[in-house]
Amino acid sequence: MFASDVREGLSRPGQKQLPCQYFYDEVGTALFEAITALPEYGLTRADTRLIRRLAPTLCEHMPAPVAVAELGSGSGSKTRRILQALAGRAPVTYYPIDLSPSALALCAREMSAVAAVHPIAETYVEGLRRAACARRPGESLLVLFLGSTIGNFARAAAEDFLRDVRACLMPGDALLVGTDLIKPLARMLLAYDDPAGVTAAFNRNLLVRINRELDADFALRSFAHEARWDAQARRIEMHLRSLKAQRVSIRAAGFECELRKDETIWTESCHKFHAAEICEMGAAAGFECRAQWLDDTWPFAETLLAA
Ligand code: AVI
Repeated sequence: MFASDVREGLSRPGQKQLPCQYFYDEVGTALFEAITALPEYGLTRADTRLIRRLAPTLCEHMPAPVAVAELGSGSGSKTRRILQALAGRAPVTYYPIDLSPSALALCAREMSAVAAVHPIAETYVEGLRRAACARRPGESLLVLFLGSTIGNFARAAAEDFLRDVRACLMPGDALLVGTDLIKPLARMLLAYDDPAGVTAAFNRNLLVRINRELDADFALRSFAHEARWDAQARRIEMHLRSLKAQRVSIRAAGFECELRKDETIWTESCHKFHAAEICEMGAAAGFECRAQWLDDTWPFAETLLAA
């Protein structure tokens, strides 16, 4: 899969592209954790602040008993708040859904004191289908999709994804989705091009991974990290710019890639939203916007979409 995705993305006739899910090898995951601690990257802190604020009110929105399914199980600190708030009323079942067995194992260790944990090693939608089938009769399902991961989908894919999630749910269920909002341009650019170079290292690590896992010879110093704002698409794009004309062999994928000087490889899209837009997207997918919480210091929204 990795080899064929890399081959497909780098042999495109126009803009070369690599899928952003491959950022997250062990080093990439550690670099992302470091990004979340950067003063310039307020997204994760805003998400955490909002979860702290809204968790105590969730019981008002979700009838007991509740099962929680989380898409991408993360490090768990945000989820713990939610599980604790719901478990104060009645025992909670928690289905973390992730492709990474190590993330699931960590999550199960962290959460087992608060909820009955049933990890599901699956893609988001397939995992959610399984969680929805596994819940007990009468249990409502709260789906968590935090951290603005939905912003890494193309807009049309995000809309399709919301429809797929809705199709797994029944009346009484809900989706809590975190989304980063549009803010002044300089602030958005700095969040993806920090002065310490952590985001640049995160971006370049994708080439390190290709070198290691696919026996390639990307010369890292010949690529510059670039963050750009596409105003029409309302997204930050991350690219790797080739600093010279070069040819790279990716032996395990069986091909060579030619890059012109200043040609870029597009590695990630981070879409930014207007708060009202999330409710509109939810409505188009068959949800009703039940509540929305906004952060005061870093524009970010947590939206509860009821099925
Ligand atoms: C995981 N995702 C929500 C992050 C984002 O902001 O889009 C990934 C990231 N890329 C660079 N910095 C952080």
